[in-house]
Amino acid sequence: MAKQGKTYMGSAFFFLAFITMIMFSFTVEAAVKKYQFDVQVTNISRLCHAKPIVTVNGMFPGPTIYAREGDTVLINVTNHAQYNMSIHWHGLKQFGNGWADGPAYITQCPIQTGNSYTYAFNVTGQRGTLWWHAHILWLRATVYGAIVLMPKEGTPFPFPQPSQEVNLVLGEWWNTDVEELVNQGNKLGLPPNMSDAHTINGKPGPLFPCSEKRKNVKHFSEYSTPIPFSKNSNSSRKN
Ligand SMILES: *[C@@H]1O[C@H](CO)[C@@H](O)[C@H](O)[C@H]1NC(C)=O
Ligand SMILES: *[C@@H]1O[C@H](CO)[C@@H](O)[C@H](O)[C@H]1NC(C)=O
Ligand SMILES: *[C@@H]1O[C@H](CO)[C@@H](O)[C@H](O)[C@H]1NC(C)=O
Ligand SMILES: *[C@@H]1O[C@H](CO)[C@@H](O)[C@H](O)[C@H]1NC(C)=O
Ligand SMILES: *[C@@H]1O[C@H](CO)[C@@H](O)[C@H](O)[C@H]1NC(C)=O
Ligand SMILES: *[C@@H]1O[C@H](CO)[C@@H](O)[C@H](O)[C@H]1NC(C)=O
Ligand SMILES: [Cu+2]
Repeated sequence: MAKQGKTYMGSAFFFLAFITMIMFSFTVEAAVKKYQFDVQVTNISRLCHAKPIVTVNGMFPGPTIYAREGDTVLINVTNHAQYNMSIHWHGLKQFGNGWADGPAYITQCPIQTGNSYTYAFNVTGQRGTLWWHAHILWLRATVYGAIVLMPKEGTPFPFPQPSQEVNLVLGEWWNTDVEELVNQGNKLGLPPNMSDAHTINGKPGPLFPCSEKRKNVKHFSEYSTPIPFSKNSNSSRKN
């Protein structure tokens, strides 16, 4: 009986250790984060002007990429739009991995209409919030989004933990087609027309016509937290 009990205990311990090892490997080992980016034309309306724009997955701004240090990120970009295009992961360090950097005609040929290209990179030695954007023509006016690089799991904030984190992606909106604008500017030898509004997360704000009505607006100071932006700070974020 006693012997049996011991054996039972022993195997239970072994089993627990095994489970712990599995969990440990899940939390500590690098993950592979996969994203599908369908570059497609979508009708979007701002300032009472609807127009077809190039988006990723029909979103404006596009989807946010989340990864932790040590993770491998695979982003399969499928181009359904009429433009040949590429996407650049702005500020991301591509150690010995230039072909995943994205500038068209510099590190790669553009992804042709109807084709796919998988960007593969490891997140190494950096953390913070960056952004990605189309890197050809003026497509970056609408093809962009955030990249959030977090430290390995269990790493505390180097400042008091904020109650909430919100991505703020700044951009501009033109009522007319951005490629037409830049072509017209180039023909005339003039800078392209100024944008019709600045945007935060793709929205011009309640003071512009046809904007969403304000709802549940919380006072900003509730969320603001002193973020050390000094160069040497390991928490510094750049865009
Ligand atoms: C966008 O809207 C225009 C005009 O209403 C329409 O002709 C076109 O099919 C729409 N395109 C998409 C992708 O929904
Ligand atoms: C990328 O997406 C395209 C279109 O969905 C698919 O055909 C292709 O197999 C995908 N490539 C990879 C490497 O997942
Ligand atoms: C896309 O690239 C192909 C191959 O170089 C070219 O034939 C085509 O004209 C390009 N499309 C556009 C819209 O520039
Ligand atoms: C990412 O890191 C892994 C493990 O070190 C390596 O096998 C892989 O080739 C790296 N991938 C890229 C795209 O650098
Ligand atoms: C940031 O750096 C400080 C001083 O070097 C260190 O004590 C702290 O643990 C670091 N925090 C993180 C999150 O790496
Ligand atoms: C740029 O602005 C000028 C002056 O307002 C206007 O005539 C022109 O149509 C605009 N260009 C485009 C492409 O909207
Ligand atoms: Cu950039």
